[in-house]
Amino acid sequence: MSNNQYLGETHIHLECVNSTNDYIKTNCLSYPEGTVVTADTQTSGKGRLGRIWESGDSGSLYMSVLLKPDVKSVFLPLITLMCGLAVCNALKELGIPNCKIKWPNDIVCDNKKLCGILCESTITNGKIHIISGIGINLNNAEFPPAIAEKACSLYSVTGKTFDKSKVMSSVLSHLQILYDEYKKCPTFFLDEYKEHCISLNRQVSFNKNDRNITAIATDIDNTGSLICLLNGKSYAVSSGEVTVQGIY
Ligand code: BT5
Repeated sequence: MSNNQYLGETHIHLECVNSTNDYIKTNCLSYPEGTVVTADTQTSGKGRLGRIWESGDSGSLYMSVLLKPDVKSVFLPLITLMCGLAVCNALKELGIPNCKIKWPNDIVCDNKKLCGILCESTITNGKIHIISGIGINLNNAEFPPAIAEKACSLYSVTGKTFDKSKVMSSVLSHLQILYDEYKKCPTFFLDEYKEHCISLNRQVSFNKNDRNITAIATDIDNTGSLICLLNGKSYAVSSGEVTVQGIY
């Protein structure tokens, strides 16, 4: 940890919790920025849009980081993307070079999901609190049937086991580097993000006003939305599920 790293300076580890995001959310006023909560397992691990994050394998990393950014609200969605890039950079450092980001928040390796990120926000006493939840499959040898086809772990990809605290501190130090810059210029990392983004220049599908649209993802704008083109019309997708042809 470098001298000016405060992400992870306060670290609470729990054996079992419903969700590290929920745990930190109920206590966020009393914790300093950078507080990290981890758990061996979660009983109600959450994904986006009410989905489940399978969290029964104690060999995986379940962690939430509390951020209190002072930026315009239009730039807050970029935090999800920034966390994805931090995980990608950490994995590269740990010897896994071929991971990519599926917009906005999945880290994929060989087209399977290795990591998911759920950023939630609360406003308390007029101050925004972002809870960045990061789940990385580390040493899982197998997965529950619901995700067996779609998920991978560092172990399934490399055949090696990984030390959880090493992975955690690598993610936190990469996140610290990006976050320090983000606070000065929230969009600064976007070019690097785009280089890792597997969704760009591919055919993607998403829902807009109850219609399923298939288009080509061409760019990411300064607020983190995915720009998609269909018949000359441009769509800015800011949330929801976007499937990428050939992946999931
Ligand atoms: C996500 O949602 O990918 C966000 C996951 C965030 C999990 C972390 S763990 C620490 C913190 N505490 C929490 O309670 N959550 C955060 P989404 O994009 O909606 O993806 C959810 C989908 O991923 C599910 O519907 C499954 O298809 C798949 N999935 C579930 N568990 C998985 C796993 N362990 N590995 C790979 N894929 C999984």
